[in-house]
Amino acid sequence: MPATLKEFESVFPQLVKDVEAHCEKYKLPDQALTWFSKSLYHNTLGGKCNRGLSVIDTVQLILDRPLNEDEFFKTATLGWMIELLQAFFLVSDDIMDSSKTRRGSPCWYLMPNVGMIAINDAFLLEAAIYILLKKYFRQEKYYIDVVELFQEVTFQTELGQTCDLLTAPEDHVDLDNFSLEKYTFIVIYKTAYYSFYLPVALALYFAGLATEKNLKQAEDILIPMGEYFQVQDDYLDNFADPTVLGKIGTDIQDNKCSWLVNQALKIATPEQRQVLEQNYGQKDKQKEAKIKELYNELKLDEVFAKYEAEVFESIKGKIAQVDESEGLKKAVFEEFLRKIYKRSK
Ligand code: DMA
Ligand code: MG
Ligand code: MG
Ligand code: MG
Repeated sequence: MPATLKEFESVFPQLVKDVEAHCEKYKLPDQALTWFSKSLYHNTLGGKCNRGLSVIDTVQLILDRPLNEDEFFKTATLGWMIELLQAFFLVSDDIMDSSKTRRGSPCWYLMPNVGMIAINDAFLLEAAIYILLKKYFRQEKYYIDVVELFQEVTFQTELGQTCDLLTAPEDHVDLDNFSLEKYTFIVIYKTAYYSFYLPVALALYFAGLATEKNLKQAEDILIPMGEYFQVQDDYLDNFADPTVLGKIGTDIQDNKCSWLVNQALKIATPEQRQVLEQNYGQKDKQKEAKIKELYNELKLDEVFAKYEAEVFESIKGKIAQVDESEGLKKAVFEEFLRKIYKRSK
């Protein structure tokens, strides 16, 4: 039985208490303590928690049995650490992308009295990961491996964000600067490692099955899956209903090297390319609307549907080849793919 969001969420208050207790050791003034707790709740809760839940589900699948209470708590704690990492990235990403809403609420930096304090709040969300890791996993033989894994995956994500931001300058639009090669690098690094590889790698360490072979097999499947997931994110940025998605798309106005603009550039006529040149990447609602019209004219929703069908088959093919001899299971990847295939949020 996969863990429910409710079961997963029931662990979170204890983790906030642990982080608070750590702050109390420094006699952190009450105002700051309350502020930090509020940020932990606001920024970490309210999402789908696919990343966090999948640590629990993956451990259950590879151990092939239900978890006892302690194992559930520990795997949920590992899951919450990914959710904290995600919170850290999202709080900063929303500032950098000038986004307005996240999970159906205003972005944290736009909440009353927050503003640029959000930058420091993002750092604190990241710091909470290592406080919890030390508290609950210091005695494990894989402790240092997991510390290094979090640090490396954080670094990879930041490299992805660097390229994402550098290919999207605010002041000048140069469509020649976009390419599918750059796109692939951006999405693998900014999304795939932390969203897909990290949960399974953590589960493998926890289950004592983090062999070189298993980690490599996981990476070979989960990185393409994460790439597909970010293509969906880019597609939904333009084509989804913001009330369902919980966020308002910003990629066109932000001049992003999105999957959609790369597809548009591949098939646009010279006239259509002119429309892109003149309207993409500007903080102007009317120009944004022109691009949205062009995306419809180019039937990018159909281009996406075709891509989605193909990538689904290709990933299924990779899963079929997984070697289970060292304890990894095909079902782990089937479950991931099932969760994201044709998602609408
Ligand atoms: C997401 O990129 C990557 C990270 C590391 C948050 P994005 O800006 O497309 O995400 P979103 O659409 O959620 O703002
Ligand atoms: Mg963003
Ligand atoms: Mg971004
Ligand atoms: Mg996006």
